[in-house]
Amino acid sequence: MNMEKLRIAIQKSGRLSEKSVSILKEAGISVTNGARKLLSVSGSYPLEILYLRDDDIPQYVKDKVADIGIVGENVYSEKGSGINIIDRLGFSRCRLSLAIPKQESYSGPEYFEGRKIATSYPVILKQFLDEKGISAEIHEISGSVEVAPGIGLADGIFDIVSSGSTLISNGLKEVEVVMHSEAVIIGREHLPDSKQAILDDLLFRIRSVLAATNNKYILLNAPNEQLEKIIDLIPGMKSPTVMPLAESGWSSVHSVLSEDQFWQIIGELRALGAQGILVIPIEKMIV
Ligand code: PRT
Ligand code: ZN
Repeated sequence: MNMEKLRIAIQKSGRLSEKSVSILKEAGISVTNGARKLLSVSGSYPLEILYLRDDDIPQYVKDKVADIGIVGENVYSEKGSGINIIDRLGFSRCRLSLAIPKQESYSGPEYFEGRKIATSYPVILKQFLDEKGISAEIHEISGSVEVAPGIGLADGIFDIVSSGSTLISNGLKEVEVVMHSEAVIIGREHLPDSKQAILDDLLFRIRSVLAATNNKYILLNAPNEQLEKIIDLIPGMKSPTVMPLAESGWSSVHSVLSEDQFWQIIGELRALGAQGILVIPIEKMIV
């Protein structure tokens, strides 16, 4: 029997930890919570889970201590040279932006020429400045970047923004969005065949979990004369199931609808005379 295991590194505690653990659990892989451990072994799947600070994960993957990892794309872009994004996970979305004191007037990236910018992401920032032909002083700090202008440490900052409220409460305004980020699975090329097979199966499971979260099962009653238009709106995975209702002139339509289009399509369905619309969460969706 092949006892080879795949090793995944996930964040020990922070914004990515809970979702990383829950995506594995939903993929049918039992995982203990990383609070007190460095390494745990799944009882139900050939997977070892290494719990680390997110910033350390790319290096562990490069050093082959972990085969794959889950990090924010921002951390991958900063520290992941030589390794790849294997898949995007769609959670922990944020952006990396430049911000300056709100009273300053901003004309464009040339604002930063000769100025000092505080950041925890010097690699990504330098690449942006080089592309724009701007030379600025990059001051690397590891936390509380947003206070730097207020204490005279820098003229502007380059940091993660989500709602923007941290910037506002520090008297700053966002002036350039340099990159968008979401959680990603990272890994090396060329895993041994036995590990690659586990990874392929793991990715298949994770994609099924993500597809299920992003889609809803929908059932509705449609007047037959509008059936064609209604079917066009909800094409489903292959095509919708249509069954006659006991009452003549009406059909029951079952299909799958993606979360992003959901409210708009529901409105259009109602306008076409659809009734008794039921929307049901999908547990897994095999894509
Ligand atoms: O301890 P460890 O090093 O593992 O964790 P960490 O403190 O470095 O990272 P953590 O847990 O804060 O974030 C992990 C990842 O979550 C980041 O690398 C991003 O990919 C992602 N993410 C998503 C965020 C945010 N949203 C976010 N809002 N990371 C940080 N923030 C910070 C942001 O810097 C700001 O200071 O949250 C603050 C609030 O943001 P606003 O704009 O909503 O006010
Ligand atoms: Zn970190």
